[in-house]
Amino acid sequence: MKIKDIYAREILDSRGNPTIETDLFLQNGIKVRASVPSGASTGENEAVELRDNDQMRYHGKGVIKAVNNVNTIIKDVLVGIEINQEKIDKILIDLDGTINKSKLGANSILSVSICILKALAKSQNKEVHEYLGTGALPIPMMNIINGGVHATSGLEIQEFMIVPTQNNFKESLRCGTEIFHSLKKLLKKDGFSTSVGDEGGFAPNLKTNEEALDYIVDAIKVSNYIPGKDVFIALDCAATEFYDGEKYTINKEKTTKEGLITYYQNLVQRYPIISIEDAFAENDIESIKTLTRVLGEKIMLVGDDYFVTNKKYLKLGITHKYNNAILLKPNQIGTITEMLETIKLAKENNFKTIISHRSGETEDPFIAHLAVGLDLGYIKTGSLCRSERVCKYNELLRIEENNRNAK
Ligand code: 2PG
Ligand code: MG
Repeated sequence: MKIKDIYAREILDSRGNPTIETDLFLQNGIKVRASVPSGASTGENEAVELRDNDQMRYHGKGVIKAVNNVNTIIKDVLVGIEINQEKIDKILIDLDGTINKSKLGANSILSVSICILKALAKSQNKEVHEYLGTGALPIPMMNIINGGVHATSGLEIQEFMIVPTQNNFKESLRCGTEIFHSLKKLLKKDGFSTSVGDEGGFAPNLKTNEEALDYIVDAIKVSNYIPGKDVFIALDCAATEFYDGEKYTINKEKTTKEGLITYYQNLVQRYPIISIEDAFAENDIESIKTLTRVLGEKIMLVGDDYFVTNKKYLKLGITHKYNNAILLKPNQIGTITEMLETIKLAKENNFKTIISHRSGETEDPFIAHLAVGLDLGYIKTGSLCRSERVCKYNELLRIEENNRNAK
């Protein structure tokens, strides 16, 4: 089926910043829509998010240029063309012509690439997850305490997540949500703020990362779940943000690379931690190699800024043996085809895969479909409040129901 029209507009993301939304129409009357999220703790090698930098509009964060690129350059080439993911993604990549999609913007390109996937599914009268395959429901990693650049809690570690492993997604969601509400009560009782950060986790002004972990363990227990059995803990350190090029700042004190390795070893001994993401700064390869040697058999070490969903960087991790899992964010790479290539490489090399939201999100639950359809195993999509986070969880409930009924 051929493309009839494409139309992009500027909408707002969950942080109140502009982002792009694209509508795509097929000649047979099918219409699909996709929007693109935006990160705060971005990796150096991510594909470029094109912003206007016009200080007179949205403090420079407008995306009119990206919108216009879709409505003119991209539309002109794609109208009348048969939908095919690989072919159209290749056209988009060639049209841009840069290695990091800086000409047209990864935001404009991805909005069209996602539309193609949705249009392909809809043409077969399928949901995106059904069109992609028949995977299992993912294990959720729920970010219930926010630190780093996502909040003003003062905690260096960006994300403190709970990982409920109940028998099905519906029960995992219930478990995580009960813990979230227990945590709120515990924090409130002790006089801490219960307002939330960018990803919907609490942002209490705690003194140390351990204090945050202690609250989480208590919240799990008072909710009648067993830490280390029913529920585990995952961290996203986003360590580039607390690295000065030589030392890391942890619990407000400078520490060496070796010091941080020991710190993580102790944390893993003390708490039921099953996963640490971006444990070191993205260019600190030696430290992550050492940590992978020391903890890689025991827990997941996830590369986010290290790999930026790009098979080129994942290959380095595979060859030089650092990290054993990869975070997948479609807008880090810019097309569905390239993301699928990265996933293939990860799976072939037994790297665990986690589909992820961005800290600036939209109400599009698209990644829930990727999690199931591509059988990725894990999803990281924030806390148990704020609709741009919860909409992904709610979509997973519907998918689980749908899959159960299909059996
Ligand atoms: C991360 C993400 C998502 P951001 O670091 O993993 O949680 O944050 O979108 O700000 O890069
Ligand atoms: Mg991260």
